Amino acid sequence: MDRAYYVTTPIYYISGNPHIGHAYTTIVADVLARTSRTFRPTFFLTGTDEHGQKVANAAAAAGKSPQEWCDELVPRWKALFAAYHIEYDDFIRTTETRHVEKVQRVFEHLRESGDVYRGKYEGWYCVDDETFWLESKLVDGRCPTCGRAVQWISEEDWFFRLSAYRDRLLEYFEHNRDWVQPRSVYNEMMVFLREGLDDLSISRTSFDWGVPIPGGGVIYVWLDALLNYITAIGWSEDEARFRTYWPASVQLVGKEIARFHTIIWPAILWALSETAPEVVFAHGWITVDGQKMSKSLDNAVDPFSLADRFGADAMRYFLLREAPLGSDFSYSEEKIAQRRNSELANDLGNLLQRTLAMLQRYRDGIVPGRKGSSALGGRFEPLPAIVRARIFALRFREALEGIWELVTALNRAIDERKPWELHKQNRADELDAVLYDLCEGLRWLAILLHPFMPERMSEMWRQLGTPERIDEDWSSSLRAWGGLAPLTQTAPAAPLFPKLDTIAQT
Ligand code: ME8
Repeated sequence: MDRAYYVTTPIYYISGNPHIGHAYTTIVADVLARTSRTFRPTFFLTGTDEHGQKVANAAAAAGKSPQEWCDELVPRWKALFAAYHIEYDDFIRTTETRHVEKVQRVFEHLRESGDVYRGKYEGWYCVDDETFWLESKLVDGRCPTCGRAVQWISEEDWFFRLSAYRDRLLEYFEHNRDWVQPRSVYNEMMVFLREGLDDLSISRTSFDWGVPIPGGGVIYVWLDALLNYITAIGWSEDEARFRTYWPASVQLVGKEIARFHTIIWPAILWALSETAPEVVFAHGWITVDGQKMSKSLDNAVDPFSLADRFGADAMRYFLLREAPLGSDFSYSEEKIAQRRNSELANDLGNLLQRTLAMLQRYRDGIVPGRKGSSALGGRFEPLPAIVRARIFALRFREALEGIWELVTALNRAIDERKPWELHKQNRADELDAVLYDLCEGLRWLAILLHPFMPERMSEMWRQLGTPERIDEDWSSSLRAWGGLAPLTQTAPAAPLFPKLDTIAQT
């Protein structure tokens, strides 16, 4: 049995409504989890980051208590993930007792181990990013990440001895060159490390929306938030469960929070005598006019209306096909519509429709037997292993490109073998062979694309009439070309991806 696979997303601040950027990371995690679940124990964690000044300010502006505000917003995040067919195993909220208690335990632990000490913090703070900044890092006196005004704070705080971990971090980075991906982010983090590390203030005293520290103050929201990855899987509570999943196989983050996850996070884990995650992947941004899409810049796109207009699965496809995971890409409705119409409606949807229509016309909708070997089968049998390897290397775009070679080959088989002529000429065996290959190819596509487009591929599966489960282990369902049983009764139905102008009218 393979070791369990554990994938996480950042936990999102609920200072406002979610946007498509939040759906993006969570969809990536869902594709990984769905692929992994077919053959090994898998755990996929997401959730919400509810403490801190940013959320407290948002609640105050809405005239609510922070807890009331969070309780009202969480269902919107859950609805977003449901709308995008995301199946997480757990959704953690940092205000839950199961988390708060363990955060306090961590603090005690760090105090006992001597990793924290009392000191005075004086410096700049960006509320929007919940980040302390050295004066030298500010850009024109503003936050270097979001460009907003920073606040001067002066507090008696607890500090974490981050500087004490610098040598170990450098050594770890040097010996594990793939632990932070992509390489550009790894290099950037090495620059930070080489510049030197300051100790980190891990408490706040000027407001109280956070995990309380005995003796006063609350825990700095980033320490509280990072710990979600271990509190959710039972750290200090359920040893067996915790050891099953930790260290995480891959932690997905946007590149703006790579520093927290690749420098502060491993140091905290080491202070707790735990290991660092196997991989942190810092993905690129969805941009609008060259700028990161974000709530605070007021250029965010409502993910619910996108799912309504383009279809949640088409959006999932677009987000993973448009750019390599590590790159930024610009948001454009034309590009979404274009990919949906050409790749999903024409290449894939029409392929299903034409195949099932021909099968209906020539064979009463029943999958024929096939005599002899298949050139298509010979060519595509290695595909599942290739696709799986690319998915777990987080090369989703290349995984989809590989799958599309099969889509293209099936369309070409129709154009070249012309089943309608084989029918006219009574070449029954040849017609059977083409029709069988088309149906078998579609079955492979439904299985391979299921992690990317779970709802639409389940519908394709239904139309193909296949009795087994779509999410069976590929090493059995896609072991060899020819798994589709002859005599299967297909069930053609409405197009998988109706052309967009048709949608607009409905
Ligand atoms: O940073 N493009 O939460 P957050 C791509 N609570 N992804 C985007 C994006 C965009 N334009 N905008 C947001 C926080 N994201 C902290 C995290 S983790 C212990 C604490 C995604 O609500 C991306 O994954 O600001 C980014 O890292 C995350 O949302 C930030 O969400």
